[in-house]
Amino acid sequence: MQSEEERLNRSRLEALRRKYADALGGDVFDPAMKKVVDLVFADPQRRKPPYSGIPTLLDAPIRESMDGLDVALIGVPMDLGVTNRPGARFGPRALRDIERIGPYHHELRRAPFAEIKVADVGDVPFRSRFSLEKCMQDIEDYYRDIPNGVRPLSVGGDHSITYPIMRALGADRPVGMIHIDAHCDTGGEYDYSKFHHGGPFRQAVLDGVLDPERSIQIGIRGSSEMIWEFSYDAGMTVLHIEDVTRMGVEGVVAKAREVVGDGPVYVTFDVDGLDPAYAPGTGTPEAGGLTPREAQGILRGLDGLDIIGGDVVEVAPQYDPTTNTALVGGQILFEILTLMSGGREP
Ligand SMILES: [Mn+2]
Repeated sequence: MQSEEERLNRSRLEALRRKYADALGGDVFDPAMKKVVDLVFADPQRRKPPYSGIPTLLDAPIRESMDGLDVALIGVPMDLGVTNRPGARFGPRALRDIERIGPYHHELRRAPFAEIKVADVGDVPFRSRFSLEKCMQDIEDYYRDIPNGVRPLSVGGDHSITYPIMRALGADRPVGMIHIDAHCDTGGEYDYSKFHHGGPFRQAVLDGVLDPERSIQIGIRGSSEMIWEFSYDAGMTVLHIEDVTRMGVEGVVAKAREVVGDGPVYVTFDVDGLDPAYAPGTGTPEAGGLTPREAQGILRGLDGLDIIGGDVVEVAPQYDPTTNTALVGGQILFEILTLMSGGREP
C-alpha cells in the first residue's frame, strides 16, 4: 500500500520523466534561459569543443580588421618595463590557452559575445624587442589608429603598457580610472627610465591624459608605500587592502562610483592585486591581497559606467605552474568585457 507521500513523489518523478526523458541534450524550458541558449549557440564558435581550434582570448573569433567591432581584444606582449621578475610578455598567450570562460555571465545576466561584436585582433606589433622606448611609441600609435567606436580591451604585458594606451585614449579628454593592483604605480624615474611598470599613472597624469581626481586605486599594500606619494599629491583616491576589508565590497563599489562619476573611465587590472595564493604567476607578488571573489564583486558593482577601455596585465606564466593565474586573469577579462557590453540591445 503506497503512502500519500510516496504517491506524490511518484507522480512528481513521472512528470519529470515526461518532460525530460525524450528531451534532447541542451533543451532548456525557462524562456529567459532559452533566449540565452539560442543567442549563444547561434555562433558556431560556441558549438565546437572548447579545447579545439586556434586558441584566442576568451575564445573570441579572430579578426584582422577592427572595423565594425564594439570591443577589440588585443594582446600586448611586452615586459621590458618590469622591475624584478620578467615574463609577462607571455601573458597574452597564457590567456589564449585558457578555455571555458564565459560565454554567459550569471550575475549580470548577459552574454557579451552574443550581444555585441567582439573579436581577438591579435597582438600589437613591435619594431624592436629590445627598446622599451620604441615599444611605448608603437603601443601609442597602434591605439591611436583604432577606429572610432571600437573600445579596446587588452592583455599585457607588464603594467607599463597602460601609459601609452592612455595617451591614445585620453588624448581628447582625460580618462577616469578604476585601478586594481597591489601597487599605485605612480613612481618616478628609475634606473634612468621614466617608463617602467611602477610608474605609468604618474606619467599619464603629468601628460594630462588621466584625471587624478577621477581615479581610484584599490588593493594597495606591500613595501613600496614610500614611492606612491604622487598619488596623494595628485588627488587620486587610494584604498589599501585594509580599507577594502573595512569597507567591504559594497563600500568599495560605492566609493569607486563616487570617484569616477559619469565620465569616461578606464579599468586596469593588475593580477598582483589578487593574493598570490590565487595568482602566483606575476612579476611582483604581494601577500595579503584580494580574493578573486572580492575582485569580481568590485568589478560587477561598476556595471553601467561608461567604460571606454580596459586591460588585464602582469600575468607571467613561468611562475604559474597550475595555470590558475591565467584562469583568473581570463575570468577578470570576461568580467570587464561583460561590463563593456552592457546597456546595449542584443
Ligand atoms: Mn601594476
